[in-house]
Amino acid sequence: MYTTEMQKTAQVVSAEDPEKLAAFEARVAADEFIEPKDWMPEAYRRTLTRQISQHAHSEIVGMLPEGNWITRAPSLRRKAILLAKVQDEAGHGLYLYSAAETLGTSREEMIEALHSGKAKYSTIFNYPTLIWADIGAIGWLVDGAAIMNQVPLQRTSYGPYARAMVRVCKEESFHQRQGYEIMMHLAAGTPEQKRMAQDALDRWWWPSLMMFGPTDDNSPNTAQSMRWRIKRDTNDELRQKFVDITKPQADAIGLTVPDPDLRWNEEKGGHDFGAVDWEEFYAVVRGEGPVARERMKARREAWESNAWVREAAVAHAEKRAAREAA
Ligand code: BYC
Repeated sequence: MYTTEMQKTAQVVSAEDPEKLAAFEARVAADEFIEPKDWMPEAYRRTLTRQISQHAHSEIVGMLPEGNWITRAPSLRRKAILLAKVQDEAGHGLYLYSAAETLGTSREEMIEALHSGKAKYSTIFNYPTLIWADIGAIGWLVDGAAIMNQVPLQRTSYGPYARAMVRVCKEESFHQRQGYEIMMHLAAGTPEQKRMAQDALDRWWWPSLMMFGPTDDNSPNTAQSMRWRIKRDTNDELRQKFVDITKPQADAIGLTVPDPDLRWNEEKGGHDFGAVDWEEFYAVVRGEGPVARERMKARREAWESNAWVREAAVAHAEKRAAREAA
């Protein structure tokens, strides 16, 4: 069961009031933000809970591949930068869980859905970080793809999600630059360092394109999400923009994008590029990614071994409330 289905069970089955629905649609069409206490169609609430909770899970699971390198980063400066970046991702997860909670699903329910394998998180975090250059490639490509997707989400129609995205985007742009800077140094370094940078680009390029989701004609949610202005661009539009921006960045540091079909198309004013391996994408979505099991095991263990912190915080809050009542 995915988050989508979890919401369905909580949904009160009722026909939408056509007047309320029309007023809601008019507000969305006028680019007004919808706020937590406003009336909204159940399907809008459901799809937002699905997308925001998936986004929050991605930020939290996304800490694992990079956290793995904090102690192994090659200098004190690199360790400090990486530590700050990974902490930022935790912050993003927390804003996003808070935004999702305003829609009526508790954080415990969302986390339970992640840990039981019911809820999705971005496919990208099911790939391993094998060498230091992977940290450069993640910042450059993964955070680069995330910004491409998240800048338009600052204008998403749900207020709490849009506002969370403002800060997230500022931090992601720093993350993208730190990754590109790692790649720049490696690409200008010894032949072995340049080879590492190219190897990381070779392994992260295609999974990064998959982050934007299936093609528009295979994306069940895009049409309605565009209509409700939850999404402001389609998956294919954002993927195209990402390729167009990233290819010249690879050229600038002397690296080669691993796609023999990638070339500028003057007529369309963008790049043509090769086919994404959608079979691989769907296999990773199904939980068959190279390190999917390891990721969920790490999350479940962290949740269980830190239960005492949550319990202590609740006990403290209860004692304080009791003191105040007395
Ligand atoms: N991975 O109809 P579609 C980060 C699912 S974190 C897994 O196109 P939608 C970072 C999709 O959920 C970045 N599943 O869906 C953190 C749907 O299944 P359900 C995370 C995917 O929602 C730490 C089905 O496939 N960013 O940057 O209209 C360190 C059909 O897809 C994926 C966000 O979450 C995928 N890649 O569009 C560094 C952004 N793609 O749920 C970096 C917010 C699709 O119906 N999310 N699916 O069962 C979105 O913008 C949209 O949800 C998506 C998908 C574009 C991802």
